[in-house]
Amino acid sequence: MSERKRIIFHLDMDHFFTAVEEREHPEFKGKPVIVGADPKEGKGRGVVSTCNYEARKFGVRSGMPISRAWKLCSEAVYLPINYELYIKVSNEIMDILRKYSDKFEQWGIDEAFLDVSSKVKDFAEAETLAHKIKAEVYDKQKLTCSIGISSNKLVAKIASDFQKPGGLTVVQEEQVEKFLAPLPARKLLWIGRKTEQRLADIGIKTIGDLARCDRTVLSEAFGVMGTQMCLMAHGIDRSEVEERSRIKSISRDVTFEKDTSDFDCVLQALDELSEEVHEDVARQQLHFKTVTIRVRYENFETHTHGKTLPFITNRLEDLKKTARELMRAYLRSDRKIRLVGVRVSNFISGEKQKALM
Ligand code: TTP
Ligand code: MG
Repeated sequence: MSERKRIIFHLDMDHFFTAVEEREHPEFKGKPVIVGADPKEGKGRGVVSTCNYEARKFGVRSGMPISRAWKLCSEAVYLPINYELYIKVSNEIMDILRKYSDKFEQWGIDEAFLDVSSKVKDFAEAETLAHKIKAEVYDKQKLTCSIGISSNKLVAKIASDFQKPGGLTVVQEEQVEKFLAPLPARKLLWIGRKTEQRLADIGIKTIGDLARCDRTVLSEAFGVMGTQMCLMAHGIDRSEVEERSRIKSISRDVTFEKDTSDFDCVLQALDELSEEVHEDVARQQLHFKTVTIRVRYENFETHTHGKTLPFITNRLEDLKKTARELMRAYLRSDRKIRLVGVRVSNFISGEKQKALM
């Protein structure tokens, strides 16, 4: 049986948080705008959540320490994060998009996949539909977005990022490999910084390099993920667009090779777990409020201890700091620790429930 042809959109709002702020404050028009921590004359802690394209011209980027952003562009308008407002706008946008698709999947706060296979008969009609969606989002919200169109989610997502802001990129099936080949390997979903480095170590920089690589070499080096990467490099992705179940928590734990009462070693392990949890949080574009740690002593006595922050965050430093604070009470020189774990929960987006380990 021949495979059903699909037409998938991925839509990503342009510089979302700052775009909403600019809409609310027309006086910011044309100025560099940065949403994130208070720079405190260049001495503030924390990072840039996002910035508009004027600020990007100065080299400012999401995730950059706010002190560095200040060095690059002290004249920018710096704003605190107003999650409540962005979530409200996000929900309104998702309601507009949902009605255009057979199947709909929100992804993070400002992105969505739409399966429009039965709404349009070919890519030309799909392009017309994409223009219509962009126009409606702009009319109703005064915000712009970029759309990628292809026959699967993977390529549609990469395509939406291709001509930002305000882009519309169509990649038909026969153009997929040519489109992907020159792009850096990290553009493939799930390829994080660590994997990117490991790939670079064996001479793989672009998606094209990855596609040319022998599948057995990749599966030997990366296991199941290697096979998956090989498929992705050829632009193959059969995953369906589906309303995502809500991730309830993300956690990691580690059992020490030998029970330990070495505080440095425990805290180091805790930091590494926080980093792993955070990679998942970032990949899923989630924001959390609650951090919980788990400690198991050598006699298997187990404690969990959590803290709900007074603010929503997606920052690694908040996670690390809170986990370390919670751990303090359990570090005792007379008790050896067998296992530690870190969990984040209380996320802001999604509907149903699921735990992601
Ligand atoms: P993105 O869609 O990655 O970024 P963006 O919409 O700001 O810019 P672009 O035009 O390139 O799409 O993320 C959506 C929102 O999520 C963003 O406006 C702010 C927030 N965010 C963070 O808080 N921290 C981050 O590190 C990133 C990447 C995004
Ligand atoms: Mg965006």
